[in-house]
Amino acid sequence: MNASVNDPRAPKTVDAVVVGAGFGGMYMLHNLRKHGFTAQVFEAGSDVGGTWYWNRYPGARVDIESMQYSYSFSEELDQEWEWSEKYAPQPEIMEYARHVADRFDLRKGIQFNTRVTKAHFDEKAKRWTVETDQGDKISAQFCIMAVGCLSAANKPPFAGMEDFQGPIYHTGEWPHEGVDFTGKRVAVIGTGSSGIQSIPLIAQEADQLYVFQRTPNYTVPAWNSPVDPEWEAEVKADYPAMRAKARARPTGFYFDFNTTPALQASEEERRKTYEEYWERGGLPFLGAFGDLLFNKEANDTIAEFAREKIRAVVNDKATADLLCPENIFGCKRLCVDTGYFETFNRPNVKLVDISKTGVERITQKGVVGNGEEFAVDAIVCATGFAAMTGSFDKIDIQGRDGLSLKTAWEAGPRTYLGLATVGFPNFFMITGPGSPSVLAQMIQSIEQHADWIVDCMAHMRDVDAETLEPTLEAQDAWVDHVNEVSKISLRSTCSSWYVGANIPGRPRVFMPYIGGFPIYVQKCNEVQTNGYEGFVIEGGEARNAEPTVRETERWRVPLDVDVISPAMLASGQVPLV
Ligand code: N01
Repeated sequence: MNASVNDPRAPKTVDAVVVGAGFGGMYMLHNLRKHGFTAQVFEAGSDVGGTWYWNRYPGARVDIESMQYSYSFSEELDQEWEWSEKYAPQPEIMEYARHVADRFDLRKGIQFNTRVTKAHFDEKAKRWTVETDQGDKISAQFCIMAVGCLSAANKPPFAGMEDFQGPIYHTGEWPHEGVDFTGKRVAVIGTGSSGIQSIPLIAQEADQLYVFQRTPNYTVPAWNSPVDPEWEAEVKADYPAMRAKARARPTGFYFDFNTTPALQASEEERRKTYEEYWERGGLPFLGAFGDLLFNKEANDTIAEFAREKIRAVVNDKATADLLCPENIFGCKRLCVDTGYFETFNRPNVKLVDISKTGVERITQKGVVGNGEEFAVDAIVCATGFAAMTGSFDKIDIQGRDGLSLKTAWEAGPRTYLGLATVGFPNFFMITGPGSPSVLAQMIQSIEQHADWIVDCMAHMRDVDAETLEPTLEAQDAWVDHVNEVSKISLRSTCSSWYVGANIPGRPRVFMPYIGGFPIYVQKCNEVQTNGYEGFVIEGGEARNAEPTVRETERWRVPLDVDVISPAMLASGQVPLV
């Protein structure tokens, strides 16, 4: 473990404090160092990895191809790292994160086992004072939040929880020593991605598994496999080309998709196409037609196809019916599974429909749902996260005039480009609300933000500026645009965590930017080129003068116009996964 910054030998003043040492915090630290900034990273966990450090539940794995879901900033790293599977499992992603930390010598800039509790902006000093649960107090010109979009576990306060005699786990806070369910009766509450990944494996171990389902979910088989050496060689022969293709896609990752509208195809053609895309598996299934997330009638066709697949797998008709979602396909984040529906054919697995009652209560012995008590030895909450803003809420963040971020975002988060927010000078967010974040390949989103931020900081240093903060006008215009664009997608119509609807009492706002990664990157580039348009820069000379482009150079790539015309992008008529 690193020494606390309270250590008399450690500096108490840095250019930047970074909160979190997941993929965002790690790369931010690397970038800051590269450009000569001093930085201190605080991380609540005992190691790097963020999401992949905390989510160690059985079956946890990435659902974007690992050869794409990885850092792209170092060609050497890309060449030397070998993924074992198309979709790497959590332990391998952790191994990768550790490798990156060691290879780029990041650990000495990170203080582990330390949770940031407070970050207050001091108006006079024009600096942030950041405090931790380990008693650290550090002053920094910049405060950079790399806290992740899905990192604050949602633990619903089920009545009677404290009476339960056995352990209660949350998938997002899984014990490091693992959990052995052999010979146990287990309840899993929740059937989102975490539930859908863990249920098949828990079922193999447990004596009896009860799955408490409030809403059924769509999931597509991953068809995971070892990485094909030929494919790996092909990608590595020109990795930058693959990265460039990925960046030009709305999702920030590359896969073949079909831009034809679903309703233009005959029923027979449609079925053939769906079968073909189903065989490809995973999230690219949504790329079968171009209008699936924009036209309800088109979406009905893919939803019906997916329901047929469920009915073809699940033997018991009543169970199959309960597992068939009726809502819009891909409206909630699409799940990717290995043997999920097959699991319900096992004699030791029972689906408990709690759509009408919810979890009524927890007793000493088990879980009550749908009017019945199910006796279990352990409960797994796969109940998700307070998405996008949950980790901000946990920290006492105060900007100008003692304005708290929680208050500023009471009616929903408001940001300029998901990077910064009015009233909080020199405060940056990596993949904040209002940026593509969770709707794009997260590591691409992270790198683009960290590159933009470090260029912005370097510009401020160039012109000797003290603070930078968005204007209210620019922020309002961006928030309006984010809201406006969200309306073109069917996704804005569902009660999902994208809109904060998974947790009672949260404001209902579509939080990520759905206009597509390349359009967003273009906007960030323009803002930079125009001297940080929409920001007020105080102190220094020639403040909004044309800035030097440093790390952001690699994001100035042309759009993949062969596949996506700018007009299509502008209207949103492209598959967004
Ligand atoms: O969480 P979720 P998750 N009583 O919010 C139910 C990413 N991820 O952890 O739908 C009873 O999706 C809730 O029911 P309902 C990915 O982006 C990726 O599974 O609200 N049930 C739902 O079934 C994903 O989308 C991977 O009615 C309650 C479930 O719990 C995101 O993380 C793997 C309840 C929560 O589903 C979140 O996924 C895992 C209550 N009070 C996660 N509250 C990859 O594959 C909630 N539920 C890379």
